[in-house]
Amino acid sequence: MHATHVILSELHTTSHSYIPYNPNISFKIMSDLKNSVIQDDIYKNEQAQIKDFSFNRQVVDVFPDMIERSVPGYSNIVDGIGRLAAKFSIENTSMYDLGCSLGAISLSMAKQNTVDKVNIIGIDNSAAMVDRCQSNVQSYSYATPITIKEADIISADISDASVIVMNFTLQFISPMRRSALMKKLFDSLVPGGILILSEKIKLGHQTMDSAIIELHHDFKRENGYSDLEISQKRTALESVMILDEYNLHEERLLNAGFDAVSIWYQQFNFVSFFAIKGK
Ligand code: GEK
Repeated sequence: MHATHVILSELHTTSHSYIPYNPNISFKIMSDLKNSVIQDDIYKNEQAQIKDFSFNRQVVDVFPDMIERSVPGYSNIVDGIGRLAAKFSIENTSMYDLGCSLGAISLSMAKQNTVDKVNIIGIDNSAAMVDRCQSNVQSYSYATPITIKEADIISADISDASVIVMNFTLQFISPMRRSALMKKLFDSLVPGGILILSEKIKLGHQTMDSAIIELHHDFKRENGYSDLEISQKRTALESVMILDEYNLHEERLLNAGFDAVSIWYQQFNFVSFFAIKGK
């Protein structure tokens, strides 16, 4: 699958100098625009003490560059989720983007949706993300309305959903809360609805896991990150991003009540899968 190539004229410029982030811009166009996308150099210099990673203003500023250079296939995943979501969108329901960051998934779903009377709700608990996301989303004018809210997914009101997406967000939720959250999301879906999850996973076999981690690090090196940047970021994420094996994700979803679970995308240890609620 190829990323959707969006022509430069599709970019809406705003009164401020920040150019809205469009997840469907291909790498080629991304690199044409590299002067307007701030480069992630957060871990470039050696830090005496590495703080736990958090989605603060500094991260928000570099987020489009950070996620493109860190997540293999990110643009394809965002584009694919919009297309997959469109197959399950139902009139008079909501589509949720949980852990929406700058609204990549919300925008992709709005772009692809063809069903009337559907609204998209993006939720994130980082005030800095929500602030930037709101102005980002307002720069586009898709027919399907998007609302961005600051809230914790754990306590947020989620209901009448035909599609719920957590694109690389569950890995930041405490492992102890993951089963209850999957049950809550299952209960929030209408019959026939889907939950789409993308996660960085760990592999059960040590040698295989090390090999796949190396491939991911090669990907980051090829995208310009140094060994120091890779290792400092890894340390910062150690206690905030907890990975599960794919089998555990599947088991948790089936236990929550979903009928079936299937992977639709994988590159290295980055997997996107979806689960369906029976009719
Ligand atoms: C994308 N989906 O571009 N409640 C709400 N938001 C949360 C919570 C929580 N409990 N925990 C973390 N977040 C996006 C990328 S990033 C993944 C998602 C990454 C939010 C957090 O603030 C951040 O914006 C997002 O989840 C995870 O497709 O950066 O690797």
